[in-house]
Amino acid sequence: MHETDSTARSLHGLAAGGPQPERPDWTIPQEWDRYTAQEHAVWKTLFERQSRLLPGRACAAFVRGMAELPLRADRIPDFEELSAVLMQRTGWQVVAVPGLVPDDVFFEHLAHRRFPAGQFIRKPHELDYLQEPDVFHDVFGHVPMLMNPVMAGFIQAYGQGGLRAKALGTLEQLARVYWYTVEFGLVLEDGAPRVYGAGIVSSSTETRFSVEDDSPHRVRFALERVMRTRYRIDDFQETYFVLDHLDELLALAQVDFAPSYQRVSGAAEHGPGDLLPGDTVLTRGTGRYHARKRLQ
Ligand code: HBI
Ligand code: FE
Repeated sequence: MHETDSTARSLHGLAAGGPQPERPDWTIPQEWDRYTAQEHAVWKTLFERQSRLLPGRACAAFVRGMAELPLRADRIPDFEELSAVLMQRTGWQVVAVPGLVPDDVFFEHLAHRRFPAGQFIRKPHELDYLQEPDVFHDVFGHVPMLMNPVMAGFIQAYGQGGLRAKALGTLEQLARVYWYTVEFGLVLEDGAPRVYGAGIVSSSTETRFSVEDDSPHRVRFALERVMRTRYRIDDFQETYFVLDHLDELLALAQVDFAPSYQRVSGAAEHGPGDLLPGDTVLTRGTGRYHARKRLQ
């Protein structure tokens, strides 16, 4: 077992294991022709369910990226077709991988504007939750935002920063930034929170929960606050961090994280549901959802 492979999996809370790569960059052929009718049907179910939910909940950049990509309900997309459109717009490509890949392999792809997308699709009995990123999460969730120049630059910077953070021993702190932005981020539009995070937009229950439920906290995004905050991998987030504008990611892609790593390294960590004195709280959550779960 490759050492970094177990790192990738442990950050995601998964046991080590999984397929061995044939290529050092872990890419595999998508083999679009081999998807079965049942697999296309799973995509269609998920695609139609999410498409109905997104108006008024997803941010404008997501809706726009979606409209401009060759994505349709009735078939799993062909990565080459997606890449042709993406490449024109932001210089990104989509490449197929078997699932989670080692951190350094992941970062290397992102640093070169290649987005590794799971080649497989979840089974019909796993529609609502799965641990490894599949083609629905990766393509429906992430690719529309890669049409946005700000997000395109931010994710590339994350790849470059990942390689540095690994050397500095601060991967955990950097991964939290990715988690609370790229995966579970909200952004204000006309004063209301809208979703841009891929982990949310690819989940029907969390799409509603993140913007409508009174349980979670919604707190203004702040870099070092987020670096210190643990997250939940197996359930809805207890706190969502909210940007005033997507352009904040532009600045974030340009700042050197090293001084922040330095400041947070000795500091206490925060739990996923903690509110802190320095927070700008947009919505103070009731915590009802997670409190009920703890009693079960
Ligand atoms: N691999 N395919 C894939 N997708 C991810 O989101 C991913 C990964 N490997 C590592 C990883 N994420 C994270 O551990 C890093 O972002 C820290
Ligand atoms: Fe993701």
